[in-house]
Formats: sequence, structure tokens, C-alpha cells
Amino acid sequence: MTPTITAFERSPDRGQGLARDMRVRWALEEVGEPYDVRLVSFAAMKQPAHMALHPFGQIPTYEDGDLALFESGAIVLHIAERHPGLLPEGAGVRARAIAWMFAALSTVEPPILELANAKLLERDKPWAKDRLPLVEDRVRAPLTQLSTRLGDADWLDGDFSAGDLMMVTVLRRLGPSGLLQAYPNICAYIARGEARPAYKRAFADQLAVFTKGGAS
Ligand code: GTB
Repeated sequence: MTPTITAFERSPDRGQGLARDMRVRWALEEVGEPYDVRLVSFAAMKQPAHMALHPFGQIPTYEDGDLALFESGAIVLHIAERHPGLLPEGAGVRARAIAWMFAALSTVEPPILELANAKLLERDKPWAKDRLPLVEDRVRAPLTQLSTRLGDADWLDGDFSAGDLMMVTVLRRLGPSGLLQAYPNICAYIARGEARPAYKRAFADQLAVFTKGGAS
């Protein structure tokens, strides 16, 4: 059966691939699994039909036969566990690749989201200018450590894995912030991810929603 994922009918990023369906699309492309996409509006995401799939009324979701999943990390792990290509064979290195997925989602991503919220939702607050440098420092701390660990390696732990896929998608959110410029090896790492044919196919497919589909 062909799995179906959900994605924004209209994305605030207008197809820059920053919404979290991108990481699911990329994973499916890496493993060569065809998929269908159901586009949902912001209103539809909060309706019972979608809330039954996603308790928080968000995208992405993943449906395959009787299985319905939410949370991009869980979906990518599910895909990676069922197809060769995203998790290495050896037990230790496989566990470490999964650890990098969790690191991306629970250590690196939260301060990046906090920065996005500070810039988008808090910029008119009287304390916004004082708070922003503090939030930026909280983003820089894990970036500095990540940069040190990555060094001049191509990927985080041996071959490209679901850990890299997740980390690259998380880091891309920092593109416009200017914070990545201090970390040339992280910039090169992101560029390596973006250069993968599977990434390019996933990016083109999510962009097509906004260029061909009449969405804005
Ligand atoms: N932890 C969940 C996961 O990883 O799957 C988080 C899912 C999530 O935040 N989904 C967002 C959503 O559905 C879309 S990706 N939001 C609607 C809502 O909550 O009502 C977040 C996102 C949105 C827009 C941009 N952008 O425009 O740059 C980037 C990321």
C-alpha cells in the first residue's frame, strides 16, 4: 500500500521546505518509497477527522494501511527501520544514528524554535530587544558543540543516516538568522545534505505545491 502523508495546503514559508513534512518526504525519497500527499488547510487541521490522526492538530501525519502516525521524528524512524538506507546495520552504530535523531529534535531544535518565536511572535514586546541576544546565545551553544564534534567529517557518524537527515532539516531553519555563518563546517554539512538527489526530489515536490497548485 502507498503511504499518505499530510502537508500544508498553504505554507507560511512559501515552499522553502522548512515545514516538517520536508523531513518525511526526504526520508521517503532516500529509501525509494513512493507516497501520496494530502494537503490540509489550517482549519482542516483542527477538525475531528485530522485530530483523530494528530492529537495536536498539526502536520505531518503518516498513514499506511491500519497505521496512522504523527510526529516527524517517529515517522522518519518508522520509515528508516523498515527500509535499508537510513540506518546502518551494526547495532551500535544504528543506536548512535537514532541518538543523533533525538539530539536534533530534543537538543538542537528547541532553541531554534525559541528563536523563531522570539522573532515572529515577541518582536513588539518591550523586552524583545533585551531577550533576543539571550535566545541567540542558547542557539549558539549547541551549534558550537555540534561544529566541534562534526569537525571536517562529511556526516555525524560514518555514512549518511536518518540522524543527519533530521539534523540538516533542523539546522536549515537557521538559514535567514545569520547565526550559521560562524560555522563553515556546519554550512558545508547542510549543503551536502541539500545536494543529495533524494533531498532535491523532496524539495521540488513540496515546492510544486506552492508554484503549481495555486497556493500562496
Ligand atoms: N513535533 C511535531 C513534529 O515534529 O512533527 C511538530 C509539528 C509541527 O510543528 N507542525 C507544524 C504545524 O502543523 C508545521 S511544521 N503547525 C500548524 C499548527 O500548529 O496549527 C512547523 C513550521 C511551520 C512553518 C514554517 N515556516 O513557515 O517556515 C516552518 C515550520
